[in-house]
Amino acid sequence: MNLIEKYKNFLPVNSKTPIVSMGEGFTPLVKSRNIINEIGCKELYFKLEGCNPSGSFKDRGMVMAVSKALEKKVTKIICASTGNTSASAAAYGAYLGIDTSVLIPEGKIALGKLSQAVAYGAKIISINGNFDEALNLVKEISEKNNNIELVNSLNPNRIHGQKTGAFEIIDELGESPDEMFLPVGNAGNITAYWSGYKMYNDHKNTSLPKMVGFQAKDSAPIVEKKQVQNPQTIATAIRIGNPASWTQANLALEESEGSIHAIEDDKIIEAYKSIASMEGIFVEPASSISIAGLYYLKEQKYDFSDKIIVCVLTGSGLKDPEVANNYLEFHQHKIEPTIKDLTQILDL
Ligand code: AN7
Repeated sequence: MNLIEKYKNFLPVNSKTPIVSMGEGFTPLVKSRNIINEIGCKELYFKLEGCNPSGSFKDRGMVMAVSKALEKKVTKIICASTGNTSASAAAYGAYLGIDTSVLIPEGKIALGKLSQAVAYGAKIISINGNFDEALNLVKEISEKNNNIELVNSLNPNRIHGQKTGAFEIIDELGESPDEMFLPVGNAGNITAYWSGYKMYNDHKNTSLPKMVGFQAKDSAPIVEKKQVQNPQTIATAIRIGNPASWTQANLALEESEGSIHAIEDDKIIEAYKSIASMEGIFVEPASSISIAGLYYLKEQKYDFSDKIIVCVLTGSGLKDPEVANNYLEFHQHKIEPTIKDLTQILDL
């Protein structure tokens, strides 16, 4: 199936738009079996965006952005990235033969994401600065040069594509959830989901969820209502101090009567372990912040009992082997290759 084709009536598609696909979207919505019992909500689902072709939700937006770039006959794309946008842009660039350049903050992107950009063959430009500085650079260069298309979420086509996540959730549940939990970095995704929910509600009367966002404690400009000069967090994907879609995120929070919260890194890591060991879902730290958020709000005595909640799990755990290495305890039983030893270790 083709994501843009399926939802073309809700997307900026015309007869000249080349509708391409690498199989993005149509990601599983998995029902919680165990964490739900600790949280005590009515229903809890996880949207597994790590199942997209490059392993994150970015592909939904990227496929729309590159389709529109092809329509305009642009031959080069560029983005700044904390990792996933660069992996996604590089993948679609390779697929479609578009020259792709990515600006990344040196030493601050997860190894899996960097490996992807290398493997797909993008031009990798690492800057001695953070994501926010990289974004300013690519914004300026793409404003000055018509032949290079910016594919960060400042590009409205990225937001259009990412709306499809909301459409899929409603199509599967038959209604909107009560609450939509998601990590917030550059704030494109919260903007996109809210716009998708509103669009479906306008057309199909599917009701609207509260948008509930989470930022890492030392990278929480929206929560603190001020720019963070030197953002820090183990969740490098959301190490962002001046989100591009800040205004739209505030609007989504306000219109949906939602909320946004700051979560400590050690809680992010706890949740990173819980979602894997309790539900069999391995996600990267930025994605586990929604799970940490469930526990955080429960601790704040938030009443979830009649709520249907969906957590968007934005990226695969395989993206960040270094965090796995540093924070998981690798218990192994070493035995001689004999049935006797194996029988003993298996308690048979
Ligand atoms: C796994 O790749 O900003 O709030 O440059 O990789 O829409 O930015 C990634 C962000 C959440 C935050 N989860 O989404 C980038 C980048 C994961 C992410 C976010 C990101 P936005």
